[in-house]
Amino acid sequence: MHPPLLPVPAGRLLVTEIPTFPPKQGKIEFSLIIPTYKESQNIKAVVEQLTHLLDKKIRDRYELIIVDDNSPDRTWEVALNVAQSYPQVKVMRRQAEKGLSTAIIRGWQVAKGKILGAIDADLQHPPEALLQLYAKMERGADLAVASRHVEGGGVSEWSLARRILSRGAQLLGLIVLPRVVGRVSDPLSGYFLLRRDAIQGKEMKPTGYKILIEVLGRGSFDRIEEVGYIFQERSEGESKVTIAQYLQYIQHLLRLRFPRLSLTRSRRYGQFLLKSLQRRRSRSQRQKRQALPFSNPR
Ligand SMILES: Nc1nc2c(ncn2[C@@H]2O[C@H](COP(=O)(O)OP(=O)(O)OP(=O)(O)O)[C@@H](O)[C@H]2O)c(=O)[nH]1
Ligand SMILES: [Mg+2]
Repeated sequence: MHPPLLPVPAGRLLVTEIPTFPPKQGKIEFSLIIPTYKESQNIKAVVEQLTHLLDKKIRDRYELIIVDDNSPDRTWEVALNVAQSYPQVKVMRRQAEKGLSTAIIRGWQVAKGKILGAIDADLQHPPEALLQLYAKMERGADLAVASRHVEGGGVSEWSLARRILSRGAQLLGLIVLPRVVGRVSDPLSGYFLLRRDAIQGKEMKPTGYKILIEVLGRGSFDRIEEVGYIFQERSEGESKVTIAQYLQYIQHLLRLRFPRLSLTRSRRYGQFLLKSLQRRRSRSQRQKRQALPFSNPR
């Protein structure tokens, strides 16, 4: 028989203190959220690798919380089957709400650990870096971020276009929100651990994909540490990244920068900013082509 599904929190996106009742719950120290959408082919492998590592270090003192958005490939069901062999694994199936950032926060809301974290399900975030991140937290960090942009970090086979988009997004963040985005070398990372009390009682209002920006913008962190990692290529399943997410990212930056900005206005300004950036990009590409005497005119 499967373990039961976790309840899905509703209402404000706010992480509270660790529940003290029932008292036996106290032994969990670390709660890692694995957000999933159509990851049925990856979920078993990621759980196997993570439990293998964590059992050596904090056996029985951690939980892996899979938060699935009712995937059409029934990832939640596959995860429940996996959970039969791994008691540390818990599964939430969301049907009313969607989106990567809120999935992670909903997971943290039911988590019992004082250290919280997030990792992708598709093995692009190498599980081996997790113990290094955890060690940073044990040594007193408030936030430990896996970064592609410090020593030991990088991307495996990204196209030039994706590299430019990623760096462009970071640069934009540095312009709009320098004191938040500038605190880490890889603010777009989705692989990080943090101390629960750094975000406890703070309402989150993320727009889109980039949860670390929200956490940095609303949480309080004195010590931030980074660990280099190589972003792996996906071997199973498909990417959910779309151009709409770039728009949501710009909107997100604007909402953190100007807290009173309404959702509609931030969307309108975001669209304007995105269009201006696209226009500038095509203008500079045109200029480059004209500067090359033998370039293909198309
Ligand atoms: N719960 C939930 N999880 C999501 C959603 N979108 C993506 N995810 C998960 O979040 C993680 C990151 O999403 P990906 O699509 O892999 O994004 P990415 O790693 O930036 O892009 P790729 O390199 O193309 O894979 C994966 O574990 C996804 O399954 C969503 O809407 N809800
Ligand atoms: Mg991915």
